[in-house]
Amino acid sequence: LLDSPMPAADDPVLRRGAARVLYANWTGTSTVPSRGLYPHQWSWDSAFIAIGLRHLSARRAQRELETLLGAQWADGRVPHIVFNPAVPLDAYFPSPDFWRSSRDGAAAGAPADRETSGIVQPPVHALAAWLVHLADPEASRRRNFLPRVYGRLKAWHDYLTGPRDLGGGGLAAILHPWEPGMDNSPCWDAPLRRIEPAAAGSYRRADLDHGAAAERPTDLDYGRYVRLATDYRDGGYADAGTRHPFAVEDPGVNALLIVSEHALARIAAETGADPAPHEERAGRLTAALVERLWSPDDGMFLCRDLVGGELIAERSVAGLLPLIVPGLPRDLVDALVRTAAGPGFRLGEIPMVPSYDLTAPVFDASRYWRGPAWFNTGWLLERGLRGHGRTGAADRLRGSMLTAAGACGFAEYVDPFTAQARGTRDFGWTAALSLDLLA
Ligand code: 9WN
Repeated sequence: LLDSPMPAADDPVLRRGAARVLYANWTGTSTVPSRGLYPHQWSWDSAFIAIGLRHLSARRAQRELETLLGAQWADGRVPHIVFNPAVPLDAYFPSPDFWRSSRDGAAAGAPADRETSGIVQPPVHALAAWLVHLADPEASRRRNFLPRVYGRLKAWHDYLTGPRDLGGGGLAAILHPWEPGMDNSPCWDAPLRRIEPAAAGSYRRADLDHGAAAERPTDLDYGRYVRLATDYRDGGYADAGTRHPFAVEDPGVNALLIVSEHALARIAAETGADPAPHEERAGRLTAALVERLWSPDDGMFLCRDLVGGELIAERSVAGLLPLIVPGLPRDLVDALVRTAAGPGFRLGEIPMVPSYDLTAPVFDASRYWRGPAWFNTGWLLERGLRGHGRTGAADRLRGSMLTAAGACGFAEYVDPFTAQARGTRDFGWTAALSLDLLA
């Protein structure tokens, strides 16, 4: 699953188009997801971008990850945004003067010399670092790339499995809907209902300067995002000893943690450290994922609400992502593939895998994480299918993703039925992961 080769494909036009997006979005030290809508460095975007960038420049891909990890907090968290001080404050909301990390995050170890957000995103980074290394092991060894990132990646996973194990069951919890990277997934609807939204006039949504309102989260969603982030900030970004009104265990985040923990074992071995503790932790996380989030009735993984304690009965693509976990029990792999091909997601039948159950009443083919198909989740599923020997299904998904990516101008997301572009264009990870699928 970690090193499986991709079959060769050649499409020079698509390759050039994807490379053009990555060059255009490069700032000199990292890559923005989009010049207009997202003009800073985002955490999981950078990991996916590095995975594509490694095919253009191994050096640049290393730099992408090093820049992000350079903004790590002393408690181990890797912030979800690293702000570019040259970008005007009103270009993106919430801006650095909202998060105030260097001041309000000081107790949690936020860096004093740069501004970041105070929340996190899914841990794709160790996987990305390993794949970047594999692209050019000589260049990697020459720059001591893995020895330089290993300690930071380990501290990042220690944070997620330590202070962020808020449920005490061995999984990492998210404290904000921005953390799993799927902002307005219907999975958060019920837990968010408990949150009193911030007053509408207390902030300005810069996203609506660039994105169509019908393709973005609602104002009510934003009010709740702002309330949660404000309260977390005002508590000094403390995880322990605080009541968290929104706390969820998400199968996508934890699946990525597991695959990254396996990658960390390989990184450890390459740098002369002991891989065994990482393999052991990956094993413990896998057992906890199955025990706490598997739903036999749904044939997929669900989120667990740590406030109410119950599984959340919403079927999002995050619940299929554990397909990328090496060593997932065979019967669960079979069930996940069946569910992916079933009426909820129609893998192999429609061009792209939707972000949310097609048969659910609140499915919306255009609105962000409530139905549209995204290329990062598609890439993960493709890799999972291939790693578990489902070569035919993986080849078909890869083909339809590449066709869609070229036709939609490397859109942020697409309508899963028609592959028509939604969201912003020239989007970083769409281009990067297309390049990776072409490699
Ligand atoms: C909030 C950058 C990010 C992605 C997320 C996606 C979106 C931000 C936003 O954009 O979230 O972090 O402003 O909506 O949901 O997955 O990392 O591309």
